[in-house]
Amino acid sequence: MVSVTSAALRKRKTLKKGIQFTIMVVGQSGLGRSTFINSLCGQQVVDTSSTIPLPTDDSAERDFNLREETVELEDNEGVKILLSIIDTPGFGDSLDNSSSFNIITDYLKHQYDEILLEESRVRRNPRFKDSRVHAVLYFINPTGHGLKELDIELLKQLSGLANIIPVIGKSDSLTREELILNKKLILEDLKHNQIEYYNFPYDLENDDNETIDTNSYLRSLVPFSVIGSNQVFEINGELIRGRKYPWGFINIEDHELSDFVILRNLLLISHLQDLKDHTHEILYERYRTEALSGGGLPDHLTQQLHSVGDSVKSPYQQYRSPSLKQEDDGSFKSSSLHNNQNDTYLAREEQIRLEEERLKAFEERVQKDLLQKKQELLERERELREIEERLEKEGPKTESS
Ligand SMILES: Nc1nc2c(ncn2[C@@H]2O[C@H](COP(=O)(O)OP(=O)(O)O)[C@@H](O)[C@H]2O)c(=O)[nH]1
Ligand SMILES: [Mg+2]
Repeated sequence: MVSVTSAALRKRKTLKKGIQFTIMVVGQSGLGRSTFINSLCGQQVVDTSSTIPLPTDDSAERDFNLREETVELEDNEGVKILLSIIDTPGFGDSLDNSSSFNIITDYLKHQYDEILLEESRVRRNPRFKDSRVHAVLYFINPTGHGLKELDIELLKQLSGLANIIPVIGKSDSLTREELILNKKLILEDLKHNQIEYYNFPYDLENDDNETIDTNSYLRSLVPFSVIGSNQVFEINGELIRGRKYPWGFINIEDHELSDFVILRNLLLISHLQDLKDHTHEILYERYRTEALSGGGLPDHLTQQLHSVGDSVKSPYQQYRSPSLKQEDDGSFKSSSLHNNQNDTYLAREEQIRLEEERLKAFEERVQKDLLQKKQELLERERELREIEERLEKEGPKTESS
């Protein structure tokens, strides 16, 4: 009875605080990623190339960084969603895209490392913020030719690191037949390159019929096609987000024309929890096992350890929650982690060992202090007894003289 009540209370508290959900949007420049973010949130959250005055040095610069925006959304039942959206640098404009790729993969890994570190800490930080990305929307060119080499290269790096949801951007540029063919080619490319993406998992034996039906339907839609817009039009007294062309008008929420509404619903309503669970139970768990299995973490962690508290500024440092950053800075600086970067597992063990040692030393010091105080006390008592004895002996003498 009590547990039911407290569970209900906890749930209410969560609902009041809001459900935290994080989406990252990845893809080549100009595919409509930023426009999609605004369409998804129903408001202007990020600048797009149609809303920022181009070209300025500033806007060109901006596209090289990750940008995180948090929006508070509320569903029909009043449940709040704190949606964090990460707009990533567009790539494909230059010959070497490795730096853009690294920024993206490092960010994802860094969020897992933060959890690993937090889990290994002797004292937990009550204000720790879980910033793991629950879904990566991967935008694909509506070319009708499947994936490009560039996409395959990055998707391979992202594979297994997050719930990848492949999305064909600007799908208004494809006819129905072209879209069907493009979806087919993309699926083949994903399979051929063994790229792991979120495939709406279900279990024929254990899941209910509704889940099986929904998930197999959603699976049949992958990759989703979307149309985005930054503009809202008033049509017959109704506000509609859409695109106006010389030849006509498209309501981006028209499910006959794109999968936008289905994608929005699955992200923000039906599969929000599944995506979070899959991130924690499957993807993070695998990352954690690999990290702790002694093989030593790859270079990215070495870089991260360098960047913490160092003058080298890492691109994702600005996204750390301030409370965590402070604690990290302190603990890293006081430990020998910097000398031990090649094997992070050992580094973490070392951190725990150091904390334990510090605690032990503290206990020993307290014990020693206590013993000393006790001895001092005994000494004082002895002195006092001596004085008393002396007084007793001397007392009558003084009286008589
Ligand atoms: N035709 C079409 N154009 C779009 C769509 N979404 C965005 N755009 C336009 O494509 C250009 C690039 O969009 P933007 O969102 O800045 O792309 P990003 O570089 O991927 O962030 C802008 O002019 C948008 O207005 C879409 O679904 N269809
Ligand atoms: Mg953009």
